[in-house]
Amino acid sequence: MSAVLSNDATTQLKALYAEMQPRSLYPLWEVLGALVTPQPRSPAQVHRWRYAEARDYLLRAGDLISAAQAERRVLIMENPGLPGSSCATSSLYAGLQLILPGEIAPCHRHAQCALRFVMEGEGAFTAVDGEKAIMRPFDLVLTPGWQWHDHGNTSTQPMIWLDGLDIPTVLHFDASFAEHLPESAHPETVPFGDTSARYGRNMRPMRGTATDRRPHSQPLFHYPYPEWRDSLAALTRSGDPDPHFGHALEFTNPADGGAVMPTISAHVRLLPSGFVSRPRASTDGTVFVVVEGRGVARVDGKDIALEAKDTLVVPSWRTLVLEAESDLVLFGYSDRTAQEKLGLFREHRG
Ligand code: GTQ
Repeated sequence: MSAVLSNDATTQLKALYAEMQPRSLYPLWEVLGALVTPQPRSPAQVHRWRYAEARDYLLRAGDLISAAQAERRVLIMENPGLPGSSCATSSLYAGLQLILPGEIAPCHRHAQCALRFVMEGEGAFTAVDGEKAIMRPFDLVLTPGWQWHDHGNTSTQPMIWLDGLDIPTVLHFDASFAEHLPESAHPETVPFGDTSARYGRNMRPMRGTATDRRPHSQPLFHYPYPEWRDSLAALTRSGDPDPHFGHALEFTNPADGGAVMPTISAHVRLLPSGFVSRPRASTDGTVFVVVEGRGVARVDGKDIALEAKDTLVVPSWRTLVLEAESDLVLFGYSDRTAQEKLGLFREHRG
């Protein structure tokens, strides 16, 4: 409220507020400026998690609680500006999940969309609707909303991946549903690699035939590291890096050519050694994982050193400059696709 009021009016307004409050009525003019801000003012903070530190705590948890006991043994990477929320950004969640050799994280499904980005280990799996994705470092694996999934580790090493989910978005809409399969693992109904062969090569089974078994809107769920890394390398050979992104590729859903899932966009980028990006701000707060290399993220002028496997969160509308001290490869996910559907997405390229 900006207009100057007489002392008398101020006193009477205070009394009016006190009278209305028990009826759940409040004066907009006292809060309008905080509700309808001229630009985003996220309470979320820029934050970096060092992998070695988080990993140590996760392995200690692994000594104390099994994957079966925990259902999902995960350390939540909670934004320090959003305490108690379990949020990495206002709309997205991030966690580090551990599966030890021989363990199974039991089968369930939920309205929330999830992605897994593998940090360490080789040969454990996520099974999606009864088909295993055998996971290797830096693979991207999806469990789209309402698809059954269990995780297991038949290898001899611990397996750790980053979970990215739209938990806060689903909470915001009060639209959470979840259920468990009575058995801990879904029966393996489909051989490994079958979906990639049927739906992942710019082809799909003929509609209306028995071979067309995946949900039409979300058929693919495994984006292996060797494939996306090879595509990034091809980009570096064929042209100059974009001044804001470097060499960047978005993961897409072949069903519609859009983002991987309805609420989550995911991409990778390669910044060649010595590259300094132009400053950019966007409304989609983003979680980044350093896949390889070293560099600096300068957010609103403050430097944050980046090393392999660090996780970095950059909230909405902070100005980001990335500096690559060696070839720097980043994975990132955000709610960009959700904002685009709602007509909210904006960016500013400096
Ligand atoms: O693996 O299904 O980090 O349901 C949080 C919720 C992982 C999962 C998380 C989940 C999962």
